[in-house]
Amino acid sequence: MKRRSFLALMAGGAAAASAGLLGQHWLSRAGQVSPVMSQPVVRSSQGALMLDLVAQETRVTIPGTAGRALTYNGLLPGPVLEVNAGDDVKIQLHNRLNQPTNLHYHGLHVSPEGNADNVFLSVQPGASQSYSFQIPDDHPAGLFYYHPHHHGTVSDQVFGGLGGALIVRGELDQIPEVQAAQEKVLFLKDLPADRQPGMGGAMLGREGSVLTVNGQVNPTIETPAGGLLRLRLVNGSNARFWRLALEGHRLHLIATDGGALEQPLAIQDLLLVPGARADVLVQISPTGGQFRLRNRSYNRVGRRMMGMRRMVASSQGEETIATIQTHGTTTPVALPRELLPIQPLNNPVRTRRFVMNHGMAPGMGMMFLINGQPYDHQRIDTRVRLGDIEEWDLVNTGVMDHPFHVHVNPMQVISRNGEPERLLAWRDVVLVRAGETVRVRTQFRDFSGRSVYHCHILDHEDLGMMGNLLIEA
Ligand SMILES: [Cu+2]
Repeated sequence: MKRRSFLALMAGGAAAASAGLLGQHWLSRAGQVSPVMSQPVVRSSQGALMLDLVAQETRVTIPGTAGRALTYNGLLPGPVLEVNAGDDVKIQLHNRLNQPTNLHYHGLHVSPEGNADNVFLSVQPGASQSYSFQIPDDHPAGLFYYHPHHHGTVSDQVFGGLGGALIVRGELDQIPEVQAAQEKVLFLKDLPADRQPGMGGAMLGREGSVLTVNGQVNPTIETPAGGLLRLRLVNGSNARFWRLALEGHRLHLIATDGGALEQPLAIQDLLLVPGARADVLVQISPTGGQFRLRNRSYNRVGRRMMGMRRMVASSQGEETIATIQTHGTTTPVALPRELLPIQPLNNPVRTRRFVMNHGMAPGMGMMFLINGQPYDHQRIDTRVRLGDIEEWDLVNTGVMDHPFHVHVNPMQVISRNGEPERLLAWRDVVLVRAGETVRVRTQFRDFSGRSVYHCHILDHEDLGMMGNLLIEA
């Protein structure tokens, strides 16, 4: 099938009916062909993104896996959704799973209520839910992430395969050097191996030992020698931290979760915690060749738990996750010197403290806690006023790292263990290492309503490490 007719089907009403078949076709091809094929992209047209997403179990042909995964429209990862600031988003979610689900638009600055980014909606098996919201006119350009967020089943569904990238186009994309770069979205996901159905268990956070990039094992990315490559990375894992380095090249970070940095930042490797995204530019060697994109090991379990470390797959050595292969040459493009200004958040009206750890909860056994309590649907943990700037101390008194995520509004890191943070950046997931205190600032802009903050090791979230945040007008 031609790609165009495939996409036409994807975007139209027929998508729901034929998606499974199309997905299998796509996945079986993906298993055999080495280049990273452009992922299916569904773009908005005439100011609206309209799409059906079917959550279902699908047969996949990814080497080393059990051959079944949870997918949207039969695709792993789900289609890339692409919109412009100001666009309307209208998504029909159809639940063909055997448990409730819903959708979260991770990182988007939209309402947490109604049929927008409302994680309290529960879509029962066999039921459908329409989502409808507008991306604000002044929404920053960036890379976002849609995934299920139904408390209690989030980790099973994300670990099972569900999730996809969402691009908001805007100012960052119009910077000439960025525009000249070849762009690739890389959706990172670890899948359970056939013989090893999830390492670590829920307490540590389950990791799969099959590392996939856009649903493929070690795919090849073709790019011209001497050119600028823009890799747009999403960590779509349940618990795995990815730490990426490209052989023979430096990475130049140009955007974090919430959008552009002020200037590119040269880094040796990129640590991406679950739910985090990053854009990096790479100046591909003018002499060309083949370069491995490596995933380095990372210990997210502290020293006091040395014995447990061996149970976490990501702490076990380095692996190639993709290969960059040059093809032809192009005129070298310089790196941009300036990106976009970031306004630092000043003068918080209040400071709060969120202590993360695991512990015994009465009648519930071992749970993951924020300020000593496991998640309760009914309880409002934090009440804030619309428009306020607040400073939050995120305190990890436990023995494992916890990536802290807040919905609706991004954060700026102010300090880590009292050391001022030098990089001014917008993040919606902030890593709080075992024993660390991270101070962040955030402003509750534009949208009132109830939303959540939680650990983005999704097993920990399902085991209680979440709180309700009420933004009052
Ligand atoms: Cu956690």
